[in-house]
Amino acid sequence: MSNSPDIRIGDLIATDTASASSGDIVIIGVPTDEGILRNGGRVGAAQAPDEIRKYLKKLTPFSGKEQQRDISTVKIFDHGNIAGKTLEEIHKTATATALDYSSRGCFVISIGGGHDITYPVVKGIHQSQNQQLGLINIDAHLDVRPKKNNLHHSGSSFRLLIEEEIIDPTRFVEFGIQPFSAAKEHCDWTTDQGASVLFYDTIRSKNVETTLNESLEQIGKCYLSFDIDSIRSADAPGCSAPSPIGFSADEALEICLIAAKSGQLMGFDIVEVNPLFDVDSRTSRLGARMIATCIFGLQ
Ligand SMILES: [Mn+2]
Repeated sequence: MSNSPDIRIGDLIATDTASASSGDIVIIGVPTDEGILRNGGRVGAAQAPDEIRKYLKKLTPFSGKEQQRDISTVKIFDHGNIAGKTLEEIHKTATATALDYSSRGCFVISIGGGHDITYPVVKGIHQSQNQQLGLINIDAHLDVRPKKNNLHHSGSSFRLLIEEEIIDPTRFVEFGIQPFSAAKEHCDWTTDQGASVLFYDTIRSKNVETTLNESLEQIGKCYLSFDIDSIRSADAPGCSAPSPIGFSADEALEICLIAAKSGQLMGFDIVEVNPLFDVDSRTSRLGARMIATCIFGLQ
């Protein structure tokens, strides 16, 4: 296969994860939208893992940048999709799966699903670390709502991660929160925990790269969670909760590259892509590029 003149990332992905070990990339699909439904959102994100994979496989491993480097020597595994009868069952398996690969030293890339998946995945990575994690959430929303009817949903991951002391709130950055999209009470709760809330317009008035680098410097090793609703709907229409303003597709890739190249990342997820509302697969294709960019940046 290595002699192929037109190698694609799909040619590089192995599915037998038994040999996945330190430094390898493992992709995990978490195809759920029950958490979005519980949070009053529109469903469809359950189709995202397969849809994003489809376009990831078609990309070439060659970035064209950085001394002609490519990612064809990286070991990439696809764990497949996590299954379960209930959202709670899926989350439990997601935690165990993230713990397994993280314990082996693999870098886990999770594809949601709703933003509820970040809680179980980060929980699993935390269990392999024995220390609280830093985290950057690229998102239009804070996602620090309490549970509903005592159930976790797509808007409650970061409250749970803080309350259960899985992430260190002083090393937690909410990045790209949009004006008129977060409740003041939730914003106050988040900052009261010691976290940083960086609003989209503030980042925009400075510079995405500078602001992200400052955050990375401030919090050290961290997990990167990327909610596609932080990207403007013109660039990412296939989204559970679309917004006319937000980062551009180019900036999304810039964020992935900077974060991955920092050498500080402990895991990465893309959530809330909703193929049912996509236009020309624009959003799934962007998700695929974000994953390829992240893998490239990690090398
Ligand atoms: Mn979110």
